[in-house]
Amino acid sequence: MSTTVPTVPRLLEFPHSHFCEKARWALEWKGVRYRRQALFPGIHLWRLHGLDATSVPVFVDGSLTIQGSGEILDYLERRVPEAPLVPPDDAGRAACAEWERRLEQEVGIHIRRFCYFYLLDRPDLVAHFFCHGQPAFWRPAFRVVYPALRRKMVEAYDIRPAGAERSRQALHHALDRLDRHVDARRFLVGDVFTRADLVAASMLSFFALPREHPVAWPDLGERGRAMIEPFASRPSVAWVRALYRRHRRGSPLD
Ligand SMILES: N[C@@H](CCC(=O)N[C@@H](CS)C(=O)NCC(=O)O)C(=O)O
Repeated sequence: MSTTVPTVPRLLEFPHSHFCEKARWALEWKGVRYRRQALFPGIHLWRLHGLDATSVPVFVDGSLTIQGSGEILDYLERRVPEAPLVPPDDAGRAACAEWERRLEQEVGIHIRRFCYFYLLDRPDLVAHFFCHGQPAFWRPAFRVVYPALRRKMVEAYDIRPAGAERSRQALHHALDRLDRHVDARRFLVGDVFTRADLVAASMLSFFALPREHPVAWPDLGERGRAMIEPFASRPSVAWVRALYRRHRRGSPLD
């Protein structure tokens, strides 16, 4: 007689990625037991070979593989409806979807470009982010692969001065809107914590640097702190810190 040992679901991630944080938060909110598996950017392409896209997060549960933070949240909502992250009514669900779309386009993409424009000149910080959760030999290997990796990232995310400046302006514009919204309300949609709030907080985690974030932040240095300060001091980023304090619960198995 053969017995099959159930495997624990895994989240393939870049530990500091805001899209991965979105998936982790939802998994933990829903009480799903899982393990985190950090991938090294660049090398992750081998691990994700055969999937539709090259990006993380990817959730793997036995033979089931789900790629994309939004898709993972959709799946979790179907699997664990008891801890809802979406309102019960169509209008509320549509409002959540619209916030999510805007936050990813107007914050998620731009915060990455804006921050990497500074970080790429600080390989020590990039090493902290990329080697997190990797075997120790990645540290010396990182120095060797970094120049090529840096070129790839500049291309992939258009991390150039003009693009970084456009992203800085776009972020201020998006946070103007968010500041106004959270001035009058505790939550983005309705009067309970929803997926829209979770996405806003995850996308802005790099400006909020909340203590409850499951992966420690390095000291960004004087220039790094000065770069994020005009955003970190905004009401919407204070609101994100409060969301983390009140609603970031649970932890994976590791
Ligand atoms: N829409 C995707 C975006 C994910 C994304 O952009 N992931 C980045 C890390 S922040 C990534 O994996 N980049 C590497 C690549 O695309 O090859 C999602 O929501 O999961």
